[in-house]
Amino acid sequence: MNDCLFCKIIKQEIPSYKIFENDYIYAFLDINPVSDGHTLVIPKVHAENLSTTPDLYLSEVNKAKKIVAQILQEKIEGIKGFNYISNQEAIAKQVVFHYHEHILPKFKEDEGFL
Ligand code: DGP
Repeated sequence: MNDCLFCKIIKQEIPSYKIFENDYIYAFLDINPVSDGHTLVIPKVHAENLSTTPDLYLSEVNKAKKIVAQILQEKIEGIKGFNYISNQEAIAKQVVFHYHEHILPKFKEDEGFL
């Protein structure tokens, strides 16, 4: 989609810090990280949210989450776990309407917090 921010990131019209990519997905650091290594995984097809994303791409996003988590654990010391989160619709705090999964590394100091 022409005016979609994440489509522009896929086309490299807007710069981003790539973590991983293949034919189906692109993974890059969130511009406004909640924690060190906060990464977004997006399908290389425009779909507003999980419900409208074709199954093939959903499956590839899911596989990529596992790969990205491994990459982050190799690159960043001290990661003890992850939250995998996707916001759907404005009521759930979705701001960019191109389906994405947040991968949020958790560290020892996060113990006791969400
Ligand atoms: P959500 O609320 O789930 O729609 O989250 C959208 C995320 O997208 C938010 O955490 C910030 C991130 N984001 C927005 N604009 C950009 C951008 O231009 N570059 C990058 N890397 N991330 C962005």
